Amino acid sequence: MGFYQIFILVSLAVLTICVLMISRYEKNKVNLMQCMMITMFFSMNTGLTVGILLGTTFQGELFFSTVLACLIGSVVGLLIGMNYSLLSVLEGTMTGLMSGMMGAMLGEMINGNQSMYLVRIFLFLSISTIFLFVILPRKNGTEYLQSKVAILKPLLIGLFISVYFMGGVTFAEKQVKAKEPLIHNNHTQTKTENNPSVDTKNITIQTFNMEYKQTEIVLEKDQPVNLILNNQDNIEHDIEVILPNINEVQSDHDHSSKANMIHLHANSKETQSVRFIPTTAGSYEFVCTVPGHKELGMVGKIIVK
Ligand SMILES: [Cu+2]
Repeated sequence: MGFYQIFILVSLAVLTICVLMISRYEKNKVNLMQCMMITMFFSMNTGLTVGILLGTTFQGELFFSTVLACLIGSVVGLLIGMNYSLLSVLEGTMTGLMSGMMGAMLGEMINGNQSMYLVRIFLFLSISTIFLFVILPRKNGTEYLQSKVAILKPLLIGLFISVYFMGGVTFAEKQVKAKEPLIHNNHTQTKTENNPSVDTKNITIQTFNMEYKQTEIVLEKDQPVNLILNNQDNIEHDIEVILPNINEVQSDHDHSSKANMIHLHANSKETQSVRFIPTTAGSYEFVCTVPGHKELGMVGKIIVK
């Protein structure tokens, strides 16, 4: 899981605490129907957000993402419902369970880019729960909307939270590109069979759970490299990088159209390799070009020294 996923999950946890606090404070002002409405609205949108996020992150492991999303959704529904009544508890738990399941399935089916749009929409709807407290009529018959001062407080809180979350999500999506801790490579020196006179460095990049397990690779100038993509995921991945003045690119599976571009593609559970000699020192970004994968954090760096 990358920064983006963790940010959304932590934000939802914070939002749940906010909604819990507001509903506790407003508890006596809403009737049974409204209690159930609030519980349903929040647990459904939260369940969908979590489900889509997990379904996209754990592609190919629908059982795991469904169970996890159902669990999170129903716990959120349970917590909000517990504020009110047994009926609300049932409503929240069941809604959370169902929306978690639907979200996970949806996340599994759509690509990363589409999932980020949907996560934004459902996250916004989850936040909108706060506005429900403003628009729902009061128990004692007075319309809450009639009082301009009373409306201001929840409206401001809601606006503040919306701005924080939407700004935060944009920031988190951008962070995906800046990418986090770097794991060093277990590069081994081997003599290739067909060319025993030259030392070829074997570099393996593993992909699993929509992540490159190695995000920083250090190569030496003019030393031949055998770049291996070992895809452990249940969907396809690739590595694409532009290196100036590379010598002799050899690959069984090379779709690169541009000169100086290395494109290494591996289907699910497949291992592919490409051999080349980097000739110019520098730092070069590599990405996965499968739609949405780069945005979900499939980015790394090749450093030629
Ligand atoms: Cu990929």
